Amino acid sequence: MTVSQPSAVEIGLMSGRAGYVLRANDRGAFTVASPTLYPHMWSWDAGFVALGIATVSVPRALNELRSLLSGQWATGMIPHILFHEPSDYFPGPERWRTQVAAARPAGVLTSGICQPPIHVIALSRILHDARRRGGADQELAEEFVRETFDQWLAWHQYLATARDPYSYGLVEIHHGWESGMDDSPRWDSPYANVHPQPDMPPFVRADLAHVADPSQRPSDTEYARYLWLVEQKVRTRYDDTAYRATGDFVVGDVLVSALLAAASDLLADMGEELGVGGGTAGGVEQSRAIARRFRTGVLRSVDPQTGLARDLDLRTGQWLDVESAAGFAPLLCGGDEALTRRQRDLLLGPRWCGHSRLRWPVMPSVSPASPAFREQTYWRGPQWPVLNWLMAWALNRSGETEAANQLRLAGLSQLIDCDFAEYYQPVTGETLGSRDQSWTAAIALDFLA
Ligand code: 2M8
Repeated sequence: MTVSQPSAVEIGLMSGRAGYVLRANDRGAFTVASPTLYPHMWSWDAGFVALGIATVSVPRALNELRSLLSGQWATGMIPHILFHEPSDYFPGPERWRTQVAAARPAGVLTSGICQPPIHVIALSRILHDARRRGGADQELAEEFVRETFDQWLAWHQYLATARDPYSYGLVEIHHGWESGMDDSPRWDSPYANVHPQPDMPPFVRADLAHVADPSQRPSDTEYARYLWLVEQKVRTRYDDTAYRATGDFVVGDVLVSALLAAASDLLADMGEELGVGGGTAGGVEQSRAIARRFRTGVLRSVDPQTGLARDLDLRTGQWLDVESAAGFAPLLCGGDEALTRRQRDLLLGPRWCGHSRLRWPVMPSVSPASPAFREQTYWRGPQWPVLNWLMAWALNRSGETEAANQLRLAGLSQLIDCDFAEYYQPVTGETLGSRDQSWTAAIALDFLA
């Protein structure tokens, strides 16, 4: 399906409405992920949000990242949620009980797990744009990179050490929420070994009140497992080594690993350009080394038959063969040109964006040709605009500008109704989950810039 360029009127309407959504979700120093379903700051959402805001205001975008860094743990971990204000979101701070953790930050309540390291990718894009504009924006962005370089490096080092203690080159996650793709079929097999125990405190879900149909969200069985893993993290005091010894879910995540590799290279590039990270600690070199290790780990995970990267269940030693968007991790971190071309063709071909049943030819979270595909269930098949953005970004970065532009235009067509939904039914095009989702509005702004 060929998709045409949106008209000038459509562009004007969309950017106006996207800007309005981000402003409405702005709570001063941070942006809520969505107005009602997610009334806090989420880590990887904040990265996307920052790059969207930067198209309008570089200072406000940098503040978003500064605010996120205020929640950084002493280990270097950037937590997946910062709870700035009380709300009915569940699980809230009283369930996470991070006061048991020695490394938690002072003065801000957070969750105790993390999310994909998209932030430095966003920061480098913000810096690039700020430089193009020059003047005060450029000065501010460069100063921000100098100021925060060590914090980003500490974040990446945390993932590279505490989450890859045996140097496999794959970042270990301890909860499906850490992947950002909560109920993806990637995790079905490891979650089958997660067994909530009777002494888990009871809970009432709050999320279902915010969606039209519960089948758009994870099931109750899945939720009980999610909560049990939170409990296991609390009981091991958020100590990664202690959790690894006893926790039910320990998986090497290829997408997180690829983002870490890509982000580490970008951090090293920024460090070199601005003359930071070159001191005795050798921050630039450390970043390059992290990038190399995780790029190698991702490439090693590729199944030669399918051409897709695979997660590794570190409890059972099994590769997880699922046709999910994470299979395109090598496109994000690069390192093998032949594989990049193969993945580009696969991505645009009939098992993925070119599948005949898709309303819009944009990245689905699971291949519609896979038996695991579910049309309207969360990360089991629906299209998430941020995933499409990531693929377009990756294609651009590897010089595949035509393919990248195809995804960008199709992504914009999908968003033309200006609902900025959390995710989209891939066959009918219907909007699903939350509306006015910040990261969806943000990537629209970036696509339009
Ligand atoms: C979703 O995850 C949260 C838990 O972190 C939830 O379902 O309550 C995911 O889509 C995640 O990737 C995203 O960051 C978050 C906020 O948008 O919502």
